[in-house]
Amino acid sequence: MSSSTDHNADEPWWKRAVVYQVYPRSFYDSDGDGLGDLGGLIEKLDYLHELGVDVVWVTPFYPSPQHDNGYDISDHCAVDPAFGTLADLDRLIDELHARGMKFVLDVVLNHTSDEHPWFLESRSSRDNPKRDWYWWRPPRRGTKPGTRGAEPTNWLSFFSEPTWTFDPGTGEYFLHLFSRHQPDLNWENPEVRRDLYSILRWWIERGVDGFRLDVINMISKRLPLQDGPPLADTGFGDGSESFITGPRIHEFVQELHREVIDASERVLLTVGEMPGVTTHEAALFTDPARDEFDMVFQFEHMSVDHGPGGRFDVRPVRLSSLKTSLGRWQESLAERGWNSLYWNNHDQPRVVSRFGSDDPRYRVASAKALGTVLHMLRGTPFVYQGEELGMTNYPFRSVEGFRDIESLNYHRLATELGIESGPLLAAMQYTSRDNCRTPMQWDASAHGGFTTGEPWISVNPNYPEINAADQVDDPDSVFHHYRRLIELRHEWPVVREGEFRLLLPDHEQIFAYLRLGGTDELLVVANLSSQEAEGELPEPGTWDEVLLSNFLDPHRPGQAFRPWEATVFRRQVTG
Ligand code: ISL
Repeated sequence: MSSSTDHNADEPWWKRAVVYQVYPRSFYDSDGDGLGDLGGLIEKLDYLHELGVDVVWVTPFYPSPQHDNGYDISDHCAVDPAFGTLADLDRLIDELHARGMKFVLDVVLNHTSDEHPWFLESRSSRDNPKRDWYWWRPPRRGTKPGTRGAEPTNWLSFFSEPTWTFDPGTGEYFLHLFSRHQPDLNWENPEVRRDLYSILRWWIERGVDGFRLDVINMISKRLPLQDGPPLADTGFGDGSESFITGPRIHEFVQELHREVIDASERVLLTVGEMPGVTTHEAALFTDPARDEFDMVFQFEHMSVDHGPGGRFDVRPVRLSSLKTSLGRWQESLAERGWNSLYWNNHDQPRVVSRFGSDDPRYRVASAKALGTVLHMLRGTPFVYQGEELGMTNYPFRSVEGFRDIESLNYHRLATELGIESGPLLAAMQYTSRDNCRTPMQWDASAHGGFTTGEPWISVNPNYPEINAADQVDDPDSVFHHYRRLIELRHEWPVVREGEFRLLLPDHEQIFAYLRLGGTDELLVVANLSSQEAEGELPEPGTWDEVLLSNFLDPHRPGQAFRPWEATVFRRQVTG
């Protein structure tokens, strides 16, 4: 007889966990200034507890000029007054722990704000002791400093600018892979690493249970820094060869592990955010024997609707590409390593509008279907605020509605390059990071109950139909479907550990797979389309038990599946 409560005592807690991501400025505003805050998050912890998540990851709330909503940090060991105080943070951690939940801190170690005291010193003179804490380079030989083309390399930043900004005071350029307000730290310098590690240890002492490490695969640069291959029609080059998974990356990460994680007596969760990481590298980063990270955020499945021009070069999604990608990651990290699982975060458009359907006829079913196929995979699932309500993209109508530096800078560059405004706005509307940054929809009152003031970014006008208050009261809601998915992970070892086998890889409507392990086997089937779908599934007569479905009368293998129908079947195997 299988026991659903069996579990391996050596299993680290994060292998059983579901993480919930909070973007505090858009979560809940407790003081009416239009910006969410830590006090607001504390008020909503019972809601998260009811959902059943184990961990809360909070994106940066440190003092910051907010050019990139807090990913430009000017003090690593404090709280921005706009979000609260360190005492609020201590209270947040205590309140989480009191509910048996954990707290994951978002740390940005690749760059700081240009207003960070380290950078102010570094730029103050060429012989300042902190000069070498950042990347300074002279203008390109034979050019006029400060003009286009004089940058030390031709790289285009993630935010559609050159990656170099000229400092007239000292006559050199500094490097920034993101905005000019986010200079990159020089990890070659051991003093930089030493100070960053001591910051992390300081936070562990304060009670944090883990770290999400921002763009951590970019900290090691390939030297000498040099031009990358030209990017079509832009006048810039692609520098990624010089900074994605650079030559010292594993050495740095292992050192961080030794100096910070091993130095603590607690079991912590570490997840490294790694745009551009390959399955091969991810297996190295997450191999427990190597003492690096527990898991990484990879982006391959987030690029299935991107053309060669990147996220604003929008293409139709083919379900087969999405499945092939996710399936490959499942298989590549099966023997060693561990996957993170996510559809959404603060940098991605809403998944219902992207891979589901925001047509009111299908929105609820498609949100549940997407949740089902993700949460039944092997790995640690992450839920981004509002995903558990099936929140949708925002109906942006003009460029004035956007707040995000990535979207606004892209708009400026694309306009300069002569891209027509119609298609440009359509792409931004579909893909902008602002889609998931609109406020959490708590109830049907003004501004979705997010604030009594004027929200920093507009609330999606669909809040009267999509909000937490209604869904918590409705057992058939997306919220309760997510709650049950989380319960299934806690309850069934096969969900956590079972082997994964993709079925029907070429089918353009059905996402189906098996999870095999011990005496329990699962068949997960979802029709991810708005039309009926049929597909041949293994041993159709044997899947007698339904663990969860988004239909009251789930169709069985062998029958046609209705639009967005998703079911988790179980069977017991003997012997
Ligand atoms: O979506 C992306 C890749 O498909 C990018 O937005 C990528 O996630 C991002 O460039 C890296 O993200 C992180 O670092 C940035 C910050 O703006 C993001 O919010 C953060 O998640 C710089 O700190």
